This record gives sequence, structure tokens and C-alpha cells, in this order.
Amino acid sequence: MAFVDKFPEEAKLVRYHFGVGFVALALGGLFGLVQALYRTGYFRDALPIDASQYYTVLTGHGVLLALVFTTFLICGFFVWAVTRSLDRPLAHQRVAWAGFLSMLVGTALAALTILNGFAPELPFGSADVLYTFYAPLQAHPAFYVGAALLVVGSWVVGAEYFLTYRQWRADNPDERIPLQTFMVLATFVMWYLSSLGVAVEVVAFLIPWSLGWISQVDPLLTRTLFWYFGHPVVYFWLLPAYLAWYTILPKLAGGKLFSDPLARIVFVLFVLLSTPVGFHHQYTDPGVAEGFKFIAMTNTFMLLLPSLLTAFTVVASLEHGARQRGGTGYFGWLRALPWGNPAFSAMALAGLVFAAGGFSGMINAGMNINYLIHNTIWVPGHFHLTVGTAFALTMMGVSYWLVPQITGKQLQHKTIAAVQPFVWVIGMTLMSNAMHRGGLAGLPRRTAKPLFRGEGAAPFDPVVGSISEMQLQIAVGGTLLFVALAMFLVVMTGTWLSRSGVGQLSVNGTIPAPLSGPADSPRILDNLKVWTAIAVVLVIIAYGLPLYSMLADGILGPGSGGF
Ligand code: HAS
Ligand code: HEM
Ligand code: CU
Repeated sequence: MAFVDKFPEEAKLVRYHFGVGFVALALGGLFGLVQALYRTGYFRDALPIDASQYYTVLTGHGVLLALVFTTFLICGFFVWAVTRSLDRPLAHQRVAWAGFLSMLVGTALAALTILNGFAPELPFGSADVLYTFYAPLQAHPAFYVGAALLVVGSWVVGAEYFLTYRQWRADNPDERIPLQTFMVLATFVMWYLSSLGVAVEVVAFLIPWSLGWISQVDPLLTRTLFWYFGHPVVYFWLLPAYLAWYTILPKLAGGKLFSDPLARIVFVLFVLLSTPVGFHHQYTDPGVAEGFKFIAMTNTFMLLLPSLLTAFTVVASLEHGARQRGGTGYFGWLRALPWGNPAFSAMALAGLVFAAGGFSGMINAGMNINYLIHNTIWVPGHFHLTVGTAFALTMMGVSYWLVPQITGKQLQHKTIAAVQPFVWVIGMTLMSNAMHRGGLAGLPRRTAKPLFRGEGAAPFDPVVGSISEMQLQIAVGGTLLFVALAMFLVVMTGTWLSRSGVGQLSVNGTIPAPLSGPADSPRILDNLKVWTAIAVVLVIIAYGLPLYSMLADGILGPGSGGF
């Protein structure tokens, strides 16, 4: 039975979340194209923005894609995962709708203040503060209230996962938590622990400051609170992709998950290690002692472990699937994978791209090498491989598979869908590779009109190896990405609006049991209370002293205290 027939209200919730996410994706993607062309100089004069509005576009792009698109897709996807794996409706659908509504109102508020940058004569204030929004940049209070409502809304939807799980537990006291629900709960434990930082930043400091109630804030403190949240938020984006790679991808490959216990260990490691690492975004900040940065670096390198375990488990599961389908040889089995199925190819390609993004992350994390790439376009190169592809392309793959199940309609425009992931990956390879190279050559990020050596007639003089050539690749890659994004949205809109609902849905929504099941692992793995307690201790160790030193000279006073 299709998901929509069995759980109609939950399917509707997922549809609404995905719908809002797709609108954010469309607008954010358009901004991406505009800024890629503007900053590389291609058609700059034909674009309807000037250099100061570049920051309106950049803020819109970052907020709509990294904060809005992600949060809506994740919350919706998790409603599906919890309902499906517990095989029961949500405990209180109203709570989930309330969370959705809070997220929607928050998004509208934040988007309005950002978009007002295009028409400053209107009374909505402005918010050219970028998606990282820490002081000293200041936005209209409505922007911060919007951001807070978005986060709080996600907390409320998240609470519903826990309440539903509790209900299930009362009926099934001795069973192991089904894998997908375990992954959802672990992700949200991490999310609650880490988003507390941004909540304190926004509610205690930025809102009162933007309203004029307090005259100054400590920029180092707000940055620290932001990055306390700003690293784990990247795993809030990554773990839903992992949920899809562990539980859906092996099935699409024709096989089974290799090991359920390993998957649980990976998520536990993320609960423990995601948060005490935020200082790796602040290696260049004065006022934070080197020792604390060093601790963050060590933790960051330990945090590679769960991703390397994932690479092993997921690839092993795919190989198993490929061999079931008749694949042979050391690498020949790769050919036996269903590359023509867009749900599969999008997720598998996202995984391959993430392997490259993970390596550039390792380089970012080294305290000394970081000085070379920090604040250069290398960093956007890194995160378009991670959140921009590992997350975004995986969610496109998930949508190809799930949207038919939550709408009861067959996937439309199958040829466009089959080609789309490949167009995305070609575009991303061009754009991201050139960004990494440009960063090494000193090309800055967040710059409307970067100046660089030998500018001359550039960007229209792309000698191979020159920055002009990299700029050209960024522009071409960005354009291809936008084309791929439009293709995805055509398929989604076509499917959603089609009248193909009658008849048997060709998607099979069941998920086979893993080769090694939960019974092969100790029950302690499921004890999220223990892991949460240890995670809190690690956070206190990593953040206690540095935060104390920032607060010791007064909560609103800039500068650092005794350390
Ligand atoms: Fe990062 C900056 C370090 C992962 C996102 N990162 C950013 C920013 C963003 C971001 C948005 O240490 C910029 C923020 C800003 O605006 O300033 N990052 C890391 C490290 C990792 C990492 C060590 N980042 C992510 C993920 C993100 C993300 C995930 C989003 C989703 N990052 C940094 C650092 C900075 C940074 C510094 C600050 C830079 C600066 O100076 O500003 C690690 O978690 C990466 C581990 C990953 C791996 C790869 C494992 C491979 C796998 C693939 C399996 C293959 C499959 C396919 C499934 C070790 C799992 C198989 C298919 C077949 C066909 C076989
Ligand atoms: C920044 C292009 C898709 C997240 C940028 C920048 C470019 C760009 C050129 C760098 C601007 C600068 O530093 O001056 C594009 C294009 C896309 C695309 C052409 C596809 C049509 C995405 C997706 C995501 C994303 C899917 C996330 C889900 C971000 C973020 C920033 C960024 C968070 C940083 C904003 C900031 O520095 O404040 N993008 N991007 N982008 N992009 Fe994208
Ligand atoms: Cu980080």
C-alpha cells in the first residue's frame, strides 16, 4: 500500500514541508546563478543588481538554501522516516502542524526583510547580514525573530518524533528502536544540544541589540555562540543524507544494508562529537587561546571516523547489491548498479561527491593550513560539495523516490529526471574545483567584484591556469547547476500536478532487513540518555573555559578575559 493511502495525514505533512522547501530551492538557486555570474564578471552589466545588492542576493542564497530548504526537507523527510519505521501515525499530528506553521511564519519574516534589500524604500527593514548573521553586522529585528521561529518550529516538529517514539515504546517495551527512528532521534538530540547556542545568541543578544534595548554586544561572544551551533548544523544537514544512504540506497541498488550495528555506532559518534569542535571556524579569531583551538582541531579529526565508517558500510552495501544483480570483478560491479534510476544515481553521485568534500574538509580542519584557505573561495568550494551536493542532491534523489509515495502519482518526465543528477555533478565539478583552485590563489569569498593579479581584460581572457580561467569555470559550472535545478523542479511540479494517480504505483516503498541486524549489537547503543549525558560533558570541557573567559570581562564587553 502506498504511504499516502496508509498514512494520509502524515503524507500531507511531508508534502507541505517539501513544497515550501522546493520554493526556497527555486528562489535560492536563482540567486546562486545571479551571484556566480556577477562575481565572475559574466553579464555583470546585464544583471539587475549593483555591488551592494550583491549582499542581499548572497544573504538570500545562503538563508534560503542552507537554512530554509534544508530545515523543511529534513523535518518532512523525518516525519516519513518515523511514521514508516514505527509503522504508526504520529502521536499528535497537531503538534507537528504547529511546528510547521512556526517555521513557515519565521521563513516569511526572514525572507521579507532580506528581499527588502531590493527595495529599501519599503518599511520592512533590511537584513544583508549573510546566513551566518553574527555581530557586528546588524539586521532588522524581524529577521532575527524569523530565524528564531524557524529554529523553534523545528524543535516542535522534533518533539513530535520523540512523543511518537514514546508511544511506540509503551506498546513495544522490549524491541530495539527501528533503525530509521533511531537515526532521527539521534540527529535531533544533537540538534537540540547545538541549536541552543544560536537560540541564546539570537534571543539574549541580537534581538535586544537590534531593538536598541542594549547598546552593544560582544562580537567574539556572538561569533562563538554562532559557531557552537554552526558546525553541528552541518551534521543536521548531513545525517538525513546518511539516513537515506544507509536505509534507501542499498535497496535501490538491489541489495541490503551491510550492518545495522555499524550504522548505530556512527550516529552515536555524531551525537558525541559534533558539538565540541566549533572553534575550527574561528582559528583566525583573536581572543580565543590557541589551546582551545587545538582541542577543537583534535576533536574534528576524531569526527572523521563516523564518516569514514559510513563510506565503508555504504559502499559495501552497494557492492553487495551490485553482485546480487550479477555484477563481477574488482570494479566491474559498479556497472551493474542502476545508474538510469534517478533516485539511485542522485544519491550515489552525491556520495561520491561527498568523498571529495570530506577531503577538502580535512584540509580546512588543519589549524595551520586553514590560514591559507580561510575566507577564500576555497570554502564555498568545500561546502557546495557537502551541503550543496551531499545534502541537496541526496534530497533530490529522495524526492524522486518519495514524492510519488506521498502524492500517489507516478514520477513524470522520466528522461529529464534520469539525466538531471549527471548535469548537477558536471556543473558542480566545474564550479567547485575552480573554487578550490581559486581559493589557493587567494581569490576571496563573499566579494562582489574580486580583484586579482593580472586582471587585465579578464574575465574574458581565460588563459589556462589563470584566475580568469577559474572564473570562467565557476560561471559555466554555476549555470549548469541552475539548469539541473530547473530540471529537478520541472519533474517535481509535473509529478505533483499530474493526473496519473489512478492505477498501481510502480514504486515499492518497503525496505529489506539488513545483513547484520540490530540483535548483533549491545542494547546500550540505543540508550540515547547515556550518549546525551556524555555529549554534554564533552561540550562543557570544550566550551566551559573559553566562554568563561569571554564573559569574565562583562557580558556585553568586547574582548577576552584572562586566558
Ligand atoms: Fe565543513 C566550513 C571542516 C563536513 C559544510 N563546512 C564549512 C562551511 C560549511 C560546511 C557550510 O575545519 C562554511 C561555513 C561558513 O560559511 O563559513 N567540514 C569539515 C570537516 C568535515 C566537514 C572536517 N562541512 C561538512 C559537511 C557539511 C559542511 C558534512 C555540510 C553538509 N568545514 C570544515 C572547516 C571549516 C568548514 C574546518 C571552516 C573553514 C574556514 O576556514 O572557514 C568532515 O565531517 C568531513 C568528513 C567526510 C569524509 C568523507 C567520507 C566519504 C563518504 C562517501 C561515501 C560514498 C558513497 C558513494 C556513499 C571523511 C561518506 C558510493 C557510491 C558508489 C557508486 C560506490
Ligand atoms: C555561496 C553559487 C547552490 C549554499 C555561493 C557562492 C556562489 C554560489 C558563486 C559564493 C559567493 C561568494 O562567496 O561571493 C551557487 C549556484 C548554485 C548553488 C550557482 C546552484 C544553482 C547552492 C546550494 C546550497 C548552497 C544547493 C545549499 C543547499 C550556499 C551557501 C553559500 C553559498 C551557504 C555561502 C553564502 C555566504 O557566504 O554567506 N553559492 N550555489 N548553494 N552557497 Fe551556493
Ligand atoms: Cu565546521
